[in-house]
Amino acid sequence: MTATEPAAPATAPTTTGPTAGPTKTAGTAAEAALDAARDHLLALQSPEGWWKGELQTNVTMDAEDLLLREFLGVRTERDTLEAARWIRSQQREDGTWANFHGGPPELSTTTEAYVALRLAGDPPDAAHMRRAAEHVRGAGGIAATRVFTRFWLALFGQWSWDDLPVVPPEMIYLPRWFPLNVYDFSCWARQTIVPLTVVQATRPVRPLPFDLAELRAPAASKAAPSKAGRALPGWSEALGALDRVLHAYERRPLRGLRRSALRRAGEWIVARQEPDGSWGGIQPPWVYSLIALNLLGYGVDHPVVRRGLAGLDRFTIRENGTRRLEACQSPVWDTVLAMIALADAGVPAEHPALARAAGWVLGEEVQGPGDWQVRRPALPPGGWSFEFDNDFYPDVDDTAEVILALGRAGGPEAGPAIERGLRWMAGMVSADGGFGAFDADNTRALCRRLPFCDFGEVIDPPSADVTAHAVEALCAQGLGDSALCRRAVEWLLRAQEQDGSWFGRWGANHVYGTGSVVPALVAAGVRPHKPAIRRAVGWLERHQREDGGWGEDLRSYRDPAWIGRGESTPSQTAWALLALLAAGERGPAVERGVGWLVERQRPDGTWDEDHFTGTGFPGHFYINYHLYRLVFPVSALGRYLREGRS
Ligand code: R19
Repeated sequence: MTATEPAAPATAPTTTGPTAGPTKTAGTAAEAALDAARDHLLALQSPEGWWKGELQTNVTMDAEDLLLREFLGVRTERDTLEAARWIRSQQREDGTWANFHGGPPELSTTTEAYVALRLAGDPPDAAHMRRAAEHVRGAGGIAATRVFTRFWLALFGQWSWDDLPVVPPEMIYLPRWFPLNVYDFSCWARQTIVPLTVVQATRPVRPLPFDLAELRAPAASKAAPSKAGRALPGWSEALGALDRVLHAYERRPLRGLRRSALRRAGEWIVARQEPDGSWGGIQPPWVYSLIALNLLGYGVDHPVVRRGLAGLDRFTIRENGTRRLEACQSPVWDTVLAMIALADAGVPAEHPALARAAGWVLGEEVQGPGDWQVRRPALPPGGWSFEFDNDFYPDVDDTAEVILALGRAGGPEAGPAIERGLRWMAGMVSADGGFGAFDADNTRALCRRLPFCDFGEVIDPPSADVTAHAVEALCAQGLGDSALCRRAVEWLLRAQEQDGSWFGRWGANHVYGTGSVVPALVAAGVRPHKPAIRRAVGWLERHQREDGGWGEDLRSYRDPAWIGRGESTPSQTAWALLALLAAGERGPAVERGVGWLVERQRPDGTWDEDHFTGTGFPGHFYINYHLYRLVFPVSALGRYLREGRS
């Protein structure tokens, strides 16, 4: 085993000619790096066959967990202590918290973290609290925080329900063709909004033993943060007027209608609880559903609530006296990426690790009905979701990667499952030929303009990365010539940016988009000398860093000056390499990229990656997938060594 030996020193020359494959020394160092990385990855597999890396996000998860427990009356001393330790450990010198490693201070995150620490008993005059409060005030105070933050504060009497945008529970009755009905929203937004309508109709206030005067900016305006620039004037006025009408209605709702809407919302929520006790397998709908059910009279001993709270425990990581929550878990995604990586590294399909993984993945197929059938009523199940138990929400991204993984390492018994997966995926194509993640044709942009929707994406339109993964899966199954695949390829070609790159919806950012699309286009038969591929290769080469790696800062989602720029990271370097290798590049750019991976490898075979390279919502929510640092370099090194030599 090489797993515990130091990686060979980097000797990759940077001057090989454009047609040379790996030189002997570079090849040997890369071989050693790949062996060590492969062994490290193999050792991380669970006995059941899956892989799962931590899904690291930000401290709003931990702050809201304490607030939830406070609200339900189940907050314990131990949970409080451990969560507070974690939250404090993430505070920076300037007193603020960010949404990603090295990111700018984030007002809403800092506010929520501060409130959680107050709840844990940190005195407002402690130095770390004073620094935080000062930042909050300087950035506009509570009034300038996102709607979700002010929702939490309203629950505890620290913000007025009158000063929050209204979403009435009656919206559950809007027919599916009517604008802004619940199915116009992405699955994650829909599952968050429905419980919040219940909360808002109930307007609960459970006061805290302190107030938060220190978080109010002196000249704070009561108005929510301006969304000017995002909304067209006509629409924002119309939606502003709608919000005023809804506020008026809130004062005197139709009693019978309100009562039945609340009952219907409650049933809607209960029907969507997953087998693991979660809602959608993700934190926001989960915590708001628990609050809504509590307000509808479900006690903490009700089985639905008990399952919900017990499920949260399984999303909790306890370490050295701290406690933190995962926003979501990624076992299916991680497992299929690991399978593909190992196959790229030359591990044969018969290897017990791959056989076990394939067996586990086959058992994860979603076989029941789900919300995708609202837009595609005739489409039978057959997809995969991201999490252990997210049975109502399979997604195209996971299904595509499952098809790729099973195609390479699934053995003959995977055939029927692959067939069903292909059929499900094909049925999920949107009208424009591209693919969204969880729904087809989830493109009602008006949803984004609601005053309520000031945080995160609330629709699920087709994206380049998901469409690319679908194309790759179709091609791997011999469907590259199908009309479906050809339309998706045209979608991708239309989506290419002026500069030759593609935007990354679920990974950071243009390096992820480009790293996903180029291999897909080449698999679909677009020749490497075609302009689309040349322009992409040019973009990647122009954005390779001095040190040989690639990196793209998450600020690129808000500030175009950061596009393609940032400190090199293992996953982003690997994505760029996957594109260059697919495009048939074997020159200095590839050698330097491989050299970067070889040099930065840890002695134990993996890589460090403090920077977040996963995207939950562009501009708002980011993820450090802890296995990305390993699976993508294994794929890149594997393809470099195995496909590069002929
Ligand atoms: C590719 C695979 N993907 C297609 C799936 C990736 C899933 C990432 C995990 C998402 O976790 C979430 C989801 C939603 C939220 C929200 C939120 C924001 C606005 C509204 Br309205 C509702 C919810 C906040 O944090 C989240 C985390 C890699």
